[in-house]
Amino acid sequence: MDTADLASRIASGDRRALARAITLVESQRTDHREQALALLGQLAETGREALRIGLSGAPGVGKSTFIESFGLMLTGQGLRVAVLAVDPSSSRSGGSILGDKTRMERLSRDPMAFIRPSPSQSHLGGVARRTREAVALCEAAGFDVILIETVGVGQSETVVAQLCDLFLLLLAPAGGDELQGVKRGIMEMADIILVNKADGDLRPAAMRTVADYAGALSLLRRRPQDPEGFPKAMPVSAIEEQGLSDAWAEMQALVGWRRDTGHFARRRSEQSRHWFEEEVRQGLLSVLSRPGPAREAMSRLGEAVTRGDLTPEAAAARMLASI
Ligand SMILES: Nc1nc2c(ncn2[C@@H]2O[C@H](COP(=O)(O)OP(=O)(O)OP(=O)(O)O)[C@@H](O)[C@H]2O)c(=O)[nH]1
Ligand SMILES: [Mg+2]
Repeated sequence: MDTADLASRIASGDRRALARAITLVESQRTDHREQALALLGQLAETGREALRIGLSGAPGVGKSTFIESFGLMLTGQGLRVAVLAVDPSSSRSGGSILGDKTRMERLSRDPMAFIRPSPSQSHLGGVARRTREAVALCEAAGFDVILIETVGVGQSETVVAQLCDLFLLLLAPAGGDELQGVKRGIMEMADIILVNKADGDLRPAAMRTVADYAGALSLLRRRPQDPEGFPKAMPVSAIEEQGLSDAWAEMQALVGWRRDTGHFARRRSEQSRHWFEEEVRQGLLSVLSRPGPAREAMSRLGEAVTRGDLTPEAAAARMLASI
């Protein structure tokens, strides 16, 4: 494959080239990996930057509906929008973005939008790398906004938070007075909490939920990357397309402030460093699991420990010294 040619087609906005490149970075094959790295290296030179927005929420809160309405609002303003998904649980039924592509019918037909279904992959490290590289590809392709969706399960939020400039948490109106079991750690990552379904009969409950979360957010430790008033909670209705432009205005205000104060660039640098270290960690782990000298040494030393010839500590020290 001619990666230079693919790179120039991506940079000129060719969507099929972009789709092909994402397939390339998803591949596990060693030769594909080399091509992917070459491609990403070539595209890094475009220096393009999109606004990366992470979006998390439990199944059924309306993520897909929100992405469609919000995405269409943005494309209506002349912005190019890419949608990616982090979905570590490939077996998840019903809610995968693959099925959603049909639900996000209007957005997927919009020439200003690009929706990439999430491939099935169970390993979160692999998912993170794939998504990160897909983000880089979309950025090089000239998208203005990249929406990265994840369903609120386990660690996928942490992955998305490390990939985005802005993290949105989507909630549904709560029935009772509990904070819907949203984990503190996830609340602490949120820049804006959007309470969806603030329409019809659900509106009063949605407004109460907004107030509850505004209160909860005000109790969190103030973060250096926030201006006065952030993080904040707001009502939206994805179906009735209400509150979306207000939400967008708040996002822009927050991003503008972070750019002016250097927090935006700093966060990206820190993320790059995080991913460098993570990549090395994953690489070391895969060295141990692949057939080869490291795994042989591991089993040789393991047997010595089993026989009682070496202590676990001494064997581990010898192993680590050999890597
Ligand atoms: N009343 C109301 N219903 C909504 C709104 N947004 C979404 N819904 C409904 O909520 C249900 C779930 O919406 P989805 O957009 O599929 O939710 P999701 O978060 O993508 O769900 P998963 O993909 O399964 O995680 C659907 O029946 C939607 O019609 C809204 O703004 N108001
Ligand atoms: Mg969905």
